[in-house]
Amino acid sequence: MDICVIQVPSYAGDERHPSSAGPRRLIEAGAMGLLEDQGHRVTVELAEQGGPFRDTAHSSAGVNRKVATAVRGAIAADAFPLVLAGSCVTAHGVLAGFDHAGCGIVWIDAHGDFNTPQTTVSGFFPGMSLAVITGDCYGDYWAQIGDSAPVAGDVIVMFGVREVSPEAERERLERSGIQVVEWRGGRPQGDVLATLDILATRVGDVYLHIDLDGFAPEVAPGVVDEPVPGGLSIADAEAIVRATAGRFRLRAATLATFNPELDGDGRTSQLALRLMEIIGECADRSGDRSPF
Ligand SMILES: [Mn+2]
Repeated sequence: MDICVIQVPSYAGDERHPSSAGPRRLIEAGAMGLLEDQGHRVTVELAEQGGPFRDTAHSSAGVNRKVATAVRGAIAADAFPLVLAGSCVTAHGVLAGFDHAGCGIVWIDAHGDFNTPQTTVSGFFPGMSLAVITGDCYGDYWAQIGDSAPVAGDVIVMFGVREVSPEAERERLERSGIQVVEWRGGRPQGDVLATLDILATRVGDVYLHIDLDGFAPEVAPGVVDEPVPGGLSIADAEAIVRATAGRFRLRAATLATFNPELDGDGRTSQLALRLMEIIGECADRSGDRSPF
């Protein structure tokens, strides 16, 4: 298979943030070789901000237009887009790069990323990443990037969620139709496979989005936000990715929020490389089976 690794060296359009170095560090740590050793032909694209940082929405739109172009190009060339990004905002660019009607989302994250300007207490744009995708806010911003058709909550599943704030975000999630499997003490609080089975009755394609903060701090200390205890293990993620690839055609995947500055002994980097390896192995076969 051909894989296009798309580096997005910015945090919501801000290239000064330490997570901007994450994609390059993964390439330097041997990401390409890992995929090539699996027999893939690998190309690399770079989606840079290319100008001064102005404000989050403006700069995120600028970067995401480049992400969308790179994803569009990869898919046109029959290559799988594997995106390395500083923040979850990059998901807007990935989805904008292809016709995602009929495409569900498997989203791994410690957080809900489901606030809107009306519910947020931090004001952080990345904390609204998924709410943009469901069409709840920033529609004009997403429309500037590419295909901005909202994704219905009932074709989205989330794994690893364990920090939702404020209470209004939880209420929004509960009303959204999104299937959320929370993680507590390192254990899923629901049936992962049954959740994917339900999703498979609704869609045949999936975009896989992995925020590394979905993992336990023991395996992923190097992330953007304060690590939240009790998240996924590497084995959990492997099971989720394999089960997802077994049920859906993977259209694209993103690994987000690696912060090399907080990754003392390199274990987050090792986790990210392992995830790329698993995705490389699974994406190859994911088109073989259809749930229909
Ligand atoms: Mn996130």
